[in-house]
Amino acid sequence: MSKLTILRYPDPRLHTVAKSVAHVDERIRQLVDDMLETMYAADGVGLAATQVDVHERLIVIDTSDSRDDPHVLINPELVAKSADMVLGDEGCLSVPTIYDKVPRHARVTVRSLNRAGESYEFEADGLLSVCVQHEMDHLMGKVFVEYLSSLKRDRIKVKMLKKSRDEQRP
Ligand code: K1U
Ligand code: ZN
Repeated sequence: MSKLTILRYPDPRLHTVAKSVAHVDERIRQLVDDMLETMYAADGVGLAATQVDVHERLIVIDTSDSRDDPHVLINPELVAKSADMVLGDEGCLSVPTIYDKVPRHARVTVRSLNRAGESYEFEADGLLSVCVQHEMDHLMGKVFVEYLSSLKRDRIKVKMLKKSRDEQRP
């Protein structure tokens, strides 16, 4: 397994729309393992392939306290969304140190392929529901800061560019 590099906002590659995975083969299973290693190492609860510069519809999620219950979502689709919304704090491994409130459907039903290429469906609420919606946005090239005002977004852009410059200094 290897740890992958996570793209940082405002990298334009984060706005790429992902294509469907054509075959769930060894290449995809290796990518799933590498994404899980990358997500756990970064202390995240989710990661979309877009964030590691792979533009295919693949997500990994683990919202369990024990950090040993990974969900693998290949070519995921939202088949149902609740009418009621929740407003919760979100973070993003591509926008480190920034947290803000985003409106999301309280519950969603997801249909997806698993690591073996089999179709499955599940209902999600709470953090899992929020995380699924956040990661599905990544696959559409959308980062959570795009729900915020342009003033906030511009400030975040400046902060992230400064942070990247500071980290590159010897
Ligand atoms: O996509 C990502 O960058 C991962 C992101 C997922 C996410 C967390 C919380 C709400 C929505 C989406 C993260 O893992 S952020 C870091 C984190 O571990 C975390 C942040 C807030 C609550 C719980 C966990
Ligand atoms: Zn994110």
